Amino acid sequence: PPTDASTRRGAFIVFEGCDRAGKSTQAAKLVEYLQKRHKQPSLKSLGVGVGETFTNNLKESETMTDKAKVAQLWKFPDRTTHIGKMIDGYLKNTKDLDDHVVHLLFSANRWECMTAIKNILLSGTTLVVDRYAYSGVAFSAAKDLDINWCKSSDIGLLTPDIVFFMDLEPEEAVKRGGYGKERYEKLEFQKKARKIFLDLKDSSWKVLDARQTIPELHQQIFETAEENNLII
Ligand code: T5A
Ligand code: NA
Repeated sequence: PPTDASTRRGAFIVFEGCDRAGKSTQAAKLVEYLQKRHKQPSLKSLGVGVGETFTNNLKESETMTDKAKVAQLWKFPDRTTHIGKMIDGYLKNTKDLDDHVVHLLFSANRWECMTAIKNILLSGTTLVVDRYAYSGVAFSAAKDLDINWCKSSDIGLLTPDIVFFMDLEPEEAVKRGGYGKERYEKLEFQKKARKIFLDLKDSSWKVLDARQTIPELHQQIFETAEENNLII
């Protein structure tokens, strides 16, 4: 595979885990790290022999677009789409839906983003995705839907390069400000989902002890991404 930054596709990095495990926190920190890290070497090489003023101008002119070209943060469910709004209503208990329907909506919410995700990765941008199909299977199967039926609607989605599974006992997760009022934020249900998650573990998974501090976890995450050649 090409390793040159100009031709290489972006990495597809997923965060998974039960509610309150710290996925959004770490996903955001990783994106920030990737964007900052990318900036440093290009500025250094451009600065050589050019002078202080020119380097400073370059720093100021760096736009959000440049950052978004390096790495982007995505999240599932994407509650902003039509399908996402139905999911949001369901999670907030304002709308009741059959379990099968909800499962298919979560899956469709991923499918509707697939072309965009593929194009972003092919353009060389790294995508850090907060929850993916593993959540889809774990939470639906925790309602006793057939696990193979649950897996089937996600067959054909792009496979992530790496999955960071933030593992936290739901008893510990409750202590983090407690669960809110959303439908799935119940201790017994989360315990069931965690068991199913761990059965879904494959060779792309890195299971992290999510009881560690935020900086400790961040360091493990970027080091693991580097070791796996996902960061250049
Ligand atoms: N779902 C999702 C399905 O059923 N099917 C699907 O296909 C998909 C994709 C909503 C629900 O949808 C279900 C799963 C969910 O039940 P969501 O919108 O991702 O999913 O849920 P959120 O409420 O946004 O996020 P979570 O509750 O999962 O939280 P996170 O992202 O794991 O945790 P985070 O980073 O927000 O942190 C939670 C709190 O802990 C603190 C943070 O500051 C924050 O207060 N914290 C730490 N404290 C101590 N030590 C650490 N290391 C900490 N890291 C974070
Ligand atoms: Na989150």
